[in-house]
Amino acid sequence: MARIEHVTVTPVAFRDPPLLNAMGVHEPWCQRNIVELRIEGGTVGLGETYGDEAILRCLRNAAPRLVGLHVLDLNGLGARVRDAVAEIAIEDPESSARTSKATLTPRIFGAFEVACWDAFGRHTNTPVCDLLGGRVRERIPFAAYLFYKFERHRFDPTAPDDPWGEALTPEGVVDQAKRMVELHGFRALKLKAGVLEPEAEIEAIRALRGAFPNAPLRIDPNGAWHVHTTLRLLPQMEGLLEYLEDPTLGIPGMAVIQAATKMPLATNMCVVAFDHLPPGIAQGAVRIVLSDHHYWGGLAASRELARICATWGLGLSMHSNSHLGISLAAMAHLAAATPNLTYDCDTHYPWLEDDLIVGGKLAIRDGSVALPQGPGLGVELDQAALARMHQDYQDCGLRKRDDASEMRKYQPDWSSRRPRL
Ligand code: GKR
Ligand code: MG
Repeated sequence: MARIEHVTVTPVAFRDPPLLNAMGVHEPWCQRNIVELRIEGGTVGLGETYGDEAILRCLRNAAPRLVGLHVLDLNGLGARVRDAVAEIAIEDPESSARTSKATLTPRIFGAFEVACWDAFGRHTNTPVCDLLGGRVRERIPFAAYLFYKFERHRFDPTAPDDPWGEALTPEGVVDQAKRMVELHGFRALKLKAGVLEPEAEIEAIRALRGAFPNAPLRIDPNGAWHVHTTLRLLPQMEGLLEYLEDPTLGIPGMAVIQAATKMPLATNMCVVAFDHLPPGIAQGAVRIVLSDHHYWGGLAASRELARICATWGLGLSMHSNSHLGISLAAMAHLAAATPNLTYDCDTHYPWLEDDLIVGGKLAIRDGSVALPQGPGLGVELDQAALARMHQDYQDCGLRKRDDASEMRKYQPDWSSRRPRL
């Protein structure tokens, strides 16, 4: 038997550099929730997800209801998570779109589901990728994730200096890319945009092309550009990019842009749930979907997404937010078991200073992560690091990600309205 016996959820926080995006700037601390799910016999599976307080409340409301479920009863897990989320979402008037009932359910489910696969894998001495259908690769290629960046967190005197420095010009972006490539050997380069005027960001892409003649390049304004702005700029980007990610918001606007260019459009913003696929496909909004097991509802659902993309001739890449090593291990196992995941995946991991898995951060070498060895996800939780990061969570006082408020400390009249450029 492999029934769930106990589930613990621990919020943690870790230092995050002042990375800029269309929503504002990263706060000095990023929060995550860590799931430890114990099954009969004492085996523990791990999961990791977003750290917002609404997520924590849902996870904690669901956790005791999982006791007694077979660890691979994913339908049972789904029903219990839906009930638990319904109670919290109704109670939580502050729920933003990111934490509404519809978006919360797959997120909460995904965090537990990963822990279930990890526990079952350990229980049966099988790596998660082999439970998901078998590995098609042993090393998972990732892309360098480049950000415009302030030099330091000006409003947190306790924030340590980081080794990356400021990046607000094409030269700064190229220097950042050179350091990333030197440290990790990345092949593809992605620039997080929606920060400066679009022309200045395209100039940075041109500078990257000059410094890295063969690198696949991507730009991601996170919906900050108007459709008419993007249409005007298309000729400048044509032939320069591997893909253009979420220039504008919404399926109809993306569809207008995709119809006007040969360049593939990619998204982690307008097709982010199964019911977005029919309109997204019918309108031809994108040619590439960025999967993410954290919000698509776990590893098995992400494999289903991959199958749908293959069926409809859509490309598949992988999205990332700031995360720790449990998420990286889960992303690596999913990517290893997904044959049509042919684009180098995103990861924020190089921006992380410290991890909570035994042995510290997983290595990214030659632009790829080696599939962690061993049963399950192949990573162990360092309990001392977990306790330390939980203490940091208690002390830092941040309870939900809010890049816009952080940005307004630097520029009080700053607006997060999108599209705005
Ligand atoms: O962490 O600043 C960030 C990113 O902008 C993140 O929030 C996005 O979700 O990386 C993401 C993306 O590709 O859109
Ligand atoms: Mg994106």
